[in-house]
Amino acid sequence: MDRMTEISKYLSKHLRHRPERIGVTLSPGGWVDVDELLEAAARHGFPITRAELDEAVAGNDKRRFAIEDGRIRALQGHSVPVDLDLPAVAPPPLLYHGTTERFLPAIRREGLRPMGRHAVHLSPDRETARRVGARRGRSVVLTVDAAGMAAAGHLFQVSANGVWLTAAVPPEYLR
Ligand code: HQG
Repeated sequence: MDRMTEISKYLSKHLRHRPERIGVTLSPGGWVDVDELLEAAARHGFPITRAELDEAVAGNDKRRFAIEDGRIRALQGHSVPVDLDLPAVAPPPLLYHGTTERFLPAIRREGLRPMGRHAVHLSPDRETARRVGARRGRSVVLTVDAAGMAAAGHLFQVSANGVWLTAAVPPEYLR
């Protein structure tokens, strides 16, 4: 794994899932002071320079992180409680979810659930969804009737890096 991917994974782990592992506390919005994060990482055996951090954030393939006013946060994907303070927005008519074959029976039965994360993640295009599904095996892309869901009162948010989020997708909105 290259150094930038390694740093991205380290940041995901501690800014989305396990900040306590390195003794940092996220603000309600998911932020942590950059200097504090770098000190904590160094203390826990994973030293990152400020230049490396900036490169890992700026060059990230999915723009997973943001640095603002000396603080850093993950833009989505958390399992720890954070309030990203995203407004509810009207979705495009169709959104896509990439998954893998073995999950299909359960998904057909109960719809899409957030599983370990805060929200179900949906993609604006098929190709992105295909790549998300391919992380787990043979990719299957489901089409979500987002317009139908919105009309029925389901809320959607879009993260700063273009991932669509909703609490759950009932099976009748999936094709
Ligand atoms: C599946 C990555 C059984 C769901 C990606 C998925 C994405 C069900 C898995 C982002 C189910 C959860 C999120 C049900 C959903 N029964 N399985 N009822 N409902 N599932 O990783 O969407 O690199 O939490 O299909 O690129 O795969 O981290 O969600 O396969 O954007 O930035 O349960 O994570 O981005 O898996 O991926 P995940 P996801 P990052």
